[in-house]
Amino acid sequence: MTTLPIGALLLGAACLAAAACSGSVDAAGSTTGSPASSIAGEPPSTGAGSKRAPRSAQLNRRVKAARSTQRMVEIPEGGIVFEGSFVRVPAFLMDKYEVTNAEFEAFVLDTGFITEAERIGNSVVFVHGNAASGLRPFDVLRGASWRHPAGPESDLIGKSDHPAVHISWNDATAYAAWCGKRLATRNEWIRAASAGVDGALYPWGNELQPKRQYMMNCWQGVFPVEDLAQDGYRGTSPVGSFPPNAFGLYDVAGNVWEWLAERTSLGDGPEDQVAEKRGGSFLCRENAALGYHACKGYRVSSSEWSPISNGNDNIGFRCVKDVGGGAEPKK
Ligand SMILES: [Ca+2]
Repeated sequence: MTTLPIGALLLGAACLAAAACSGSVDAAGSTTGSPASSIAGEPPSTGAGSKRAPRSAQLNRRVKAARSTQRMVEIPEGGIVFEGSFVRVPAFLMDKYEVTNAEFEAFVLDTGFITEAERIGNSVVFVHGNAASGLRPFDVLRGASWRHPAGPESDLIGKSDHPAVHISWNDATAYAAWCGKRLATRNEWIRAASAGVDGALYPWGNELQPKRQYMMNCWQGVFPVEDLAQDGYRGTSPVGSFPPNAFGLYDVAGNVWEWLAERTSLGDGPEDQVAEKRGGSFLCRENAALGYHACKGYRVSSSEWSPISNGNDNIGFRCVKDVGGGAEPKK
């Protein structure tokens, strides 16, 4: 029986509180089909089902790169101890980095895929400074999506190598199928994030800041009042900005939560279909106030669950692939 930690559905609950979250296609204000500021100057997607421009040689290269294993590392076969039991984990390939905006854009340009946040017309954003002003730090912003991560006025300029966010579990699964990969299982994640060291608190060992070095992108200061950004970043950071673990994996702690394959049903409603995330995000912290808890999601042992249809501005993903093959990319 899977145990869901208290507060695990916090961000999903924020979306539940907004009437618009239950909606279908927002014909009036959705960002669907909006003139996307293509990161690499590609013609923007015109949406699923519509006629798309022929793929350029540049896009072909980007699609090929996203589907390749060139940015993956092999995690050797080994064992983990989970809830007191030894579990053998066969070798597998794992993305070194979280899937970036540039990679996700290649998927969208190739397929015309529209994310759930775009179809619904809004998503949850953490608004820095709101809590200090007495406002809700988490807000459901109309027009927020992977294209507009901080809300409708924001864009991806300068963020091509940041992790794609506002990605639901369903979106992540679709991307993985497109490139012949899949989401990691919980056991694979623990094996990979701990770099094979049983019981390691963090991907690099047991000390949060060895030699006072920041090892990940998380929150410094009292959450949610003020992020001091002493690690250099307020919000997401370019993937690979912090040291890798011993397996060569970057950002398996901090930056954005990452979806795993594990999912379960808590009831009959759409918001009752939930999936597991691990790794923590730029919002995870040691200290909190105003009724918020200390997140510590960057610990190898930490996990949270969210509705599979929800993205947020601190949720992304990476992919894994079986050694020697796995699924063929979806045409
Ligand atoms: Ca930070």
